[in-house]
Amino acid sequence: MLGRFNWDALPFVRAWEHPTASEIIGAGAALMVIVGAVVVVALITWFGKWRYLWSEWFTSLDHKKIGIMYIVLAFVMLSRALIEAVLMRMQQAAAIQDSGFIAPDHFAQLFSTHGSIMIFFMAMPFLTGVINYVLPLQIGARDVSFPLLNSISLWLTGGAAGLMMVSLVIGRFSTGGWSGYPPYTELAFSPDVGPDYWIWAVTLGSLGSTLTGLNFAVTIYKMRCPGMDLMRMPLFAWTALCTSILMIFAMPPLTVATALLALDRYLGFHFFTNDFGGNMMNYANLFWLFGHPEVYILILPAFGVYSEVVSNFSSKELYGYTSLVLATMAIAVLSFTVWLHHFFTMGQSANINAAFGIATMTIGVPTGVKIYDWIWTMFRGHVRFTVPMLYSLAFMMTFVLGGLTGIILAFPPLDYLVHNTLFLVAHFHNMLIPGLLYGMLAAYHYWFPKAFGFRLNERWGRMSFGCWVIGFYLAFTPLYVLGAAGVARRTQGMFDPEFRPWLYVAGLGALVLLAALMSLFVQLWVSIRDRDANRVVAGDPWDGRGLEWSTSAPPPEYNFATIPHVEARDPFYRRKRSLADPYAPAPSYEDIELPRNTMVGPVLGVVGAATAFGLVWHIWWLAIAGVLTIVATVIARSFARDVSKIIPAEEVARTETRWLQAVAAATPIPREIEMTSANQGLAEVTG
Ligand SMILES: [Cu+2]
Repeated sequence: MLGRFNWDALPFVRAWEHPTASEIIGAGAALMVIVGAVVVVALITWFGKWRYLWSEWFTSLDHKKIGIMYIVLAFVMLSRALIEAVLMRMQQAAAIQDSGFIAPDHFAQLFSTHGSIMIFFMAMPFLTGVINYVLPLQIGARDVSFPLLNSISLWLTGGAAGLMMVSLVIGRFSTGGWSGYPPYTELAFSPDVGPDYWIWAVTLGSLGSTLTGLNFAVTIYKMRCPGMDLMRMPLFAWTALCTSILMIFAMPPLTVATALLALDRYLGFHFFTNDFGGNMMNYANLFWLFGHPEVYILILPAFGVYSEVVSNFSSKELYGYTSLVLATMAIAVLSFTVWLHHFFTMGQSANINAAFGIATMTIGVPTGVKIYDWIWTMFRGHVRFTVPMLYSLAFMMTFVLGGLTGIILAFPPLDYLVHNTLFLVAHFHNMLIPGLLYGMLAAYHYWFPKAFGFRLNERWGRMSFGCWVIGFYLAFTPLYVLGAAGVARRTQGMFDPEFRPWLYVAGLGALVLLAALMSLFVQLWVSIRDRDANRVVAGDPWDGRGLEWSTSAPPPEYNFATIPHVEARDPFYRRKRSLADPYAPAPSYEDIELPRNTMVGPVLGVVGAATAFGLVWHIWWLAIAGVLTIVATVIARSFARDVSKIIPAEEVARTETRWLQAVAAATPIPREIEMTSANQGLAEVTG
């Protein structure tokens, strides 16, 4: 009935039987998940918000709401994975010639969940959420091409994230790292449920991402408003396109890899075993055929954000638009040609290593082009150091450093020296923190007023920014040193007392990063508290350039009352400067058809996670029931006919009139005071 479950699977029982620090921490984490879930459910019930959440958010097919839900998920998971990082650093600082307070097996679970969560359930949801929110607005569309598929992708990702949370409370997680290399993750060496949790969480998440990639790519190809030809798209839309294409081609190898590993573990196949014809190199090739493009799936959207932010806050057209587009495409193509640099040391010939080493270094060229273009965009511009702009500047400096260490690693002989050391850990955090996290945080600060109609608190924003940057350097510079000194990654205990100062600094850095996250939450709270003073309903707080700034804040459900026509790049910026009244109302409005809410997404997500849970624990009745429910839901949905709703023209006219009145009542503000509460979302038009 309960499959492989026994009482020892509960961390509370384990902590009771062996009350070591490590087990107590594990039980504490499980308790936090349970208490957190109970508090959330209780609060929602107390305030009577279940119906509201269900009908306005969970079942919504509105790309804006789906985007926001993705970002909420990303923040929740970021909190957990960052706390895990802090724990690991504390353990290492405490464990010099000592066992520290976390057992080796527990430590291995920490780095496995930290990596898996940061990549699949923080980074991917964050960028998917931002693209979801911004892209349709930027290309003048009412929604994505497949709104239902969008909801399904969200809920598959959410279900997978839920599975990660459940793994804290019931059973253990994998100890095989975020890449889950067999043969270690095969049944022979990891008979526990851990690798199964990893397999199914990653599979659900990667299915969601594949569908998302298809959805965004089709949206960009088919839904652009009249006049928006490809070379007029904002750069963020371009990076979204390249990211989606990467998702379409890079996620399936991962799904295949996890599926084959599942066949090995569940049905005794031998794809990746040590004997009976298995070969784990097939796994390494499949995984990194996904894994390296994945790096650019994560980084390209941030490049798009920086392009928008730098151009906007320099009040200048993007320098070298065409070269930025070409560089983006070049990076996307090259990202598929370098995967082998992840296993230079695994015994292929020197010629093969050399070829992949050279291919890897080549990626530095288009990236350099981009940095160059952004610097020239700022040159002689009216640069304002807003929070998103600060993130962009910190990115440029930090990312170049990471790029240099990447070139070092791209030399196979040098890679032989530092592979699988903390040097590598320092390198990829050096790429992903500025190249993903700073980008997404810049996007969060930049588009937040659009999404919610009020600005985020500037002071707390700067504080948080400072902590993210200082914390990064404190936490990761020591790892370069330690890595060069030969300290292996994923090490739970240290031996050489000379490492101590470096480990202390890194531990301090981790705490500063935690403070950065905390100040983001304080900022959100303060901003919500002071929202009335910081409203920007008119919708254009930063003298925006793209179509997304030409609507109210927040935009109405239908985005645009009439689909815009575009004549050039930066359409809204030009319109403000060429027309007598960029806010002139349309002569007449028409009925607008939008997709109706549906419970298909939440049902598939929850049932998908339950099915996965059944598979993890070998609870076969649950897995079978889950699969049958999924099939039944899909069939039932195919019979649904009443899938759209109409927003009548009168209602559109009413909404638009109300907004235009707010615009008329707002005072246009010059750029110098755009960060003050004088900003009501109407930018003064100059030059
Ligand atoms: Cu790579």
